[in-house]
Amino acid sequence: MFVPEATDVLLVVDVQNDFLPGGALAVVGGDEIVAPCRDLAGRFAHVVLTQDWHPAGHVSFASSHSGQTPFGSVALPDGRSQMLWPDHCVQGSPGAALADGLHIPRAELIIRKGYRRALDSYSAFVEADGRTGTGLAGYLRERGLRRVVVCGLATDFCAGWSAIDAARAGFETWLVTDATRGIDAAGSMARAAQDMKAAGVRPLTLADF
Ligand code: VGL
Ligand code: ZN
Repeated sequence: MFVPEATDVLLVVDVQNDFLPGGALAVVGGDEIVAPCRDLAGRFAHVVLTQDWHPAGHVSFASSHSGQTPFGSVALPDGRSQMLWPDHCVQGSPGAALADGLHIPRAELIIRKGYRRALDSYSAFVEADGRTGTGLAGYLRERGLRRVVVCGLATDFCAGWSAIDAARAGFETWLVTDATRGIDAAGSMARAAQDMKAAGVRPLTLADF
């Protein structure tokens, strides 16, 4: 059983049209977690949402690199590897909007991420360079929120990386495994599971609530 406390926050990651079936970067079964995330939000005193929010020509778009295709990767000038995706979650586009069925008007904050053209951000806490903070850890701390429960999309990218960084930032962290779905590109599901375990992220299911 997990009984939400007054200092817990539910972090609902990237439940946006482009990650649902029919969207630009559709996650299989992504539509199945919309209602569970909405219902889960009703159990928490505090809810934070995230939105993947890229400018046109973003570094993570395969279309921004000549000769590249989605799900490949390129080396960036600083040596990091950048996975490539179809154009998705372009700022202000219908695909970037939160899923209609999500409807969590009580949410206190929406963190937008990946808004710098040359820098991606899967995590809601730290951008892909590993050092640019989004401000979320400071926000949670300043408000006295201590435990983070994560749901949303995608398990092996934004939801998983957000959970890992929450744990690394010192928050007790859980992932609701049946309120998330993965992309599973190039072994990413197995890697995310391993990394979450190593970071101390604990699993929960909807039945635990
Ligand atoms: C995501 C790939 C690219 C996600 C965002 O929300 O998991 N994945 N951008
Ligand atoms: Zn993205």
